[in-house]
Amino acid sequence: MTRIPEAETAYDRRRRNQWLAGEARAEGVGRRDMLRLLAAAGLGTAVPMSLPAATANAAGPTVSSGEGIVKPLPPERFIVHGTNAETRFEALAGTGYLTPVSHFFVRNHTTTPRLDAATWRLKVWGDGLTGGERQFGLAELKSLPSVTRTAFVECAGNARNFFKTQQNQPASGTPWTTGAIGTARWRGVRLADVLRKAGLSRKAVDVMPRGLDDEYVTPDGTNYGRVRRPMPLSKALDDVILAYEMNGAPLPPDHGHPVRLLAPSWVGISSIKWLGDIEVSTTPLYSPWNTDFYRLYGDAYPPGGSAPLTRQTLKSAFELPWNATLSAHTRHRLTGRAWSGHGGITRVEVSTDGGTSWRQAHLHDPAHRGAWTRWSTPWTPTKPGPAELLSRATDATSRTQPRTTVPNTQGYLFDAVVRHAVTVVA
Ligand SMILES: Nc1nc2c(c(=O)[nH]1)N[C@H]1C(S)=C(S)[C@@H](COP(=O)(O)O)O[C@H]1N2
Ligand SMILES: [Mo]
Repeated sequence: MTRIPEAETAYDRRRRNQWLAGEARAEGVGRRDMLRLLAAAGLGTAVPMSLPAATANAAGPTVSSGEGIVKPLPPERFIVHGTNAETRFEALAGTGYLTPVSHFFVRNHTTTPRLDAATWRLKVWGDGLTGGERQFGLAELKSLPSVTRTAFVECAGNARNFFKTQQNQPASGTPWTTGAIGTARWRGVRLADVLRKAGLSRKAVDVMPRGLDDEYVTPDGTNYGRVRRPMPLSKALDDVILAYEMNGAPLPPDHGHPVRLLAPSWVGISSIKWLGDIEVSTTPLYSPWNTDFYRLYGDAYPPGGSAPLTRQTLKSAFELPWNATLSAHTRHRLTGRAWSGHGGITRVEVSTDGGTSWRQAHLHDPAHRGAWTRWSTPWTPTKPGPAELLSRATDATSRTQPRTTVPNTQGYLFDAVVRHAVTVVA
């Protein structure tokens, strides 16, 4: 399978048209029924698929303490946002290329379920199979040829808070700074192999993996069901794996034990944790996670939103605390990381004068699509007082981080240069 962005775009356009024509299903619910159900739930139907009133609450933090996350969240490593925990970028300094589990961000819609690997089953089902439902246990998955992928998982809303702080355009959702990303070495089996073993029909177009965590219910009582998001077969057969190991050890509870999907370069929501079943369908599938959420809505986008999000965008960050203090007349080594869902990182530039002049940073890792590159540059500040450090990455497709990101209501895919505040002391 090739990976051509144009093909993805055309596919999404076709799928959207099928949805609008009422041909598609959302978990067995036709579009007209869906709109009626949404209306009954008080969510409004003025704009099909666009539910900004509901999503304002839906994505926001509802508890305050990392509730439902199993691993420790020491404050020097994590910033807790409700059921989610963001990695402090400064805590990554010196951790090496791969993000240790002890530092890896967690994004949970509800709470981490405790699943028993010995009794866990994966159910593959749907009209896109030739021979009906097929179940797999962990031992059978492990008996299939294994592959490893070094890849980041990044939330589509990573850096969302900068829409507010840098652009005065607040967006709904978890107010991540840049730490809703981690890079790990994942080991597992190709989804393509599992689908073929299950008897994939030539008519199949979409697969919908679903998690075993609790149904997602918003504070206003809307039940979105279990976390699930369809993806086109073109992605599913390309580089997606069912991962059972992270950095050489069994997947830990918070990251999907015993098996999660790993969809390299795509928005984090594609990498469904605590995988329980996968529907394989001959018609396009829909869930709230590719209709209400994870599309771009706003003035710059069509009323029904953009096509469902696929790849992550381009970012870079300093491994420095916010408002770090640095002494003047001392040579500091500024370090950071840069990444893109479109291609490996080919250049990082740094500005220490608020964006007037730029110099190239040293890159410490080869360009690797779907994973990050560490970088560094020396800096000897001379003038005491507040300063802004900027980093600007460029990827192999020649994308460069812009000055601002066109806003969208849910604050996805922020890619602008972050202005990192520091204080220089005498
Ligand atoms: N079952 C399930 N899968 C899920 C989620 C979830 O809440 N439930 N969150 C998704 C989102 S939005 C992201 S960004 C990633 C986060 O992966 P991590 O917690 O391992 O860092 O998992 C995705 N997979
Ligand atoms: Mo996410």
